[in-house]
Amino acid sequence: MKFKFNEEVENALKTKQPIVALESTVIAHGLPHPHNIETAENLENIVRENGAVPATIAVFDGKFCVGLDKEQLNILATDKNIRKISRRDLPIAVAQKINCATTVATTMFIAHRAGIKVFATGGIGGVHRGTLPDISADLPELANTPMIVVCAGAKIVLDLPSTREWLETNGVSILGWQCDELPAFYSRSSGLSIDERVETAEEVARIACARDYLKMPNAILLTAPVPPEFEVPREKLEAILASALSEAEQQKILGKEVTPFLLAKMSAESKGETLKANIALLENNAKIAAQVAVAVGSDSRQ
Ligand code: PSU
Ligand code: MN
Repeated sequence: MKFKFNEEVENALKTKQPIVALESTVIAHGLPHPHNIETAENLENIVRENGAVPATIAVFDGKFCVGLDKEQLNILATDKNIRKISRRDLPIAVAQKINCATTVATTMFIAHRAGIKVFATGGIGGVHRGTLPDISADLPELANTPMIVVCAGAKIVLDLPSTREWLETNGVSILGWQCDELPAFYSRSSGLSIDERVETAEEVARIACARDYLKMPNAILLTAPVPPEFEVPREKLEAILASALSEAEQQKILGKEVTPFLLAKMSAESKGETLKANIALLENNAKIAAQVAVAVGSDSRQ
């Protein structure tokens, strides 16, 4: 498989430095401009400040780019024609030489094959609410890709109990970063269980090492709650979500448009409160992921 590495990532792979993969759908379709470009740059800097090398991933001209330059980040943040791609789109993107933003599923596909072990995102996709059985391709990718994925749980717009059950059935280990409950994206609590609470990056590294020893294919999902000062209360969220969901239904928003539509509506209805929470949790996850990547790198059994 062919990759296009930037200098920083190429050097990190050669010298076996810790690397954290970052996704690009959150830049192109998850956050509005100019917050998206600011956040993309901040996330990379946070990873560096915490001792690892950032590898933001996207597809340009059908090529798997691992580590981007400033211009590529800017294109992702401003070009309305960037395609959001999940697993099913990969052969099309490569053959047709398309410019694309990668979701959790496709970022994992590329990062794992490039030899990267740790990935930070905001919230994973999952089982949607509503009557249509809409299940994000992020879920099967998590079941079949042995990485460590740091997130704030699944996005609150989803059916969280069903998403949690899916992960259990398909063998994805869920860890809680210094927490006892599965976080719910903008909110710190969901009432749903995690499989194990962890306090340190070393613990996470040891669990991932055991997964590799057992030759298990699943991701370790490390869930970290949004920092408390940015949390949006559950009651407020449910109210704005209800109106966003009914609007999505009225406007017949379907497929890959659903998640970006709901996130944008919630941000508008909360006067930017959910946007602030989204950025805060992305930054928090990038920091934890860098610490975990450092711990994985120094684990002598790797
Ligand atoms: N995290 C965020 N914002 C986002 C996403 C994650 O804070 O926009 C993206 C991820 O790329 C994830 C995607 O894979 O949303 C899920 O899209 P869908 O539900 O269509 O599979
Ligand atoms: Mn979907």
